Amino acid sequence: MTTSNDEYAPSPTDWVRNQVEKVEAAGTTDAVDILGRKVVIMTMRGAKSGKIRKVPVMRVEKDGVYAAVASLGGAPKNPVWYYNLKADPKVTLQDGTTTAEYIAREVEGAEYDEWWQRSVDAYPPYAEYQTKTSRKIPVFLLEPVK
Ligand code: F42
Repeated sequence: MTTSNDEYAPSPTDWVRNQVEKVEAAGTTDAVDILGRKVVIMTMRGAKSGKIRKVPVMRVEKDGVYAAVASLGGAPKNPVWYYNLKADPKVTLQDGTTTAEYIAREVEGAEYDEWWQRSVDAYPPYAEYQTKTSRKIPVFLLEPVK
């Protein structure tokens, strides 16, 4: 049972929370980068707390569709936000100064292969992360709400 409060719960990870704060202060995700690569920010609802969570991921986009790669640096376990998106796929995504509504859908098979390559092209360290874990790194597509 999730509470329906709209309380924002900042990330407990300092460097991530700091990047989100920089984006909010500047009004654009262009205020931050990782190794010179662009970042976007998903806003989603916590699966148990019902709180609002802001989760930056690397910017992977084609024709208005984005990928969210649940890499967590190649850790053995999925990031917690993976379970949030499985529970409630509605997200807003900020890219630059633009924010819009999307539905997250985990992909498999040929769709996964296509978007995994696109993700590695956008942020090459993803390939290295996958060599660090037997966990198949999940990929969600964020498709615009029409
Ligand atoms: N993480 C990635 O996995 N992929 C990326 O491409 C990526 C890029 C990136 C770029 C910039 C940046 O600043 C961070 C970036 N990150 C990337 C890190 C990402 O933003 C997350 O910090 C990271 O993936 C870890 O996500 P997480 O959801 O596991 O975060 C933990 C530390 C967290 O926030 N835990 C909270 C806590 O209080 O311990 C709980 C979070 C939560 O959502 N709780 C749910 C709730 O109900 O509120 C409960 C969910 C449940 O089922 O338990």
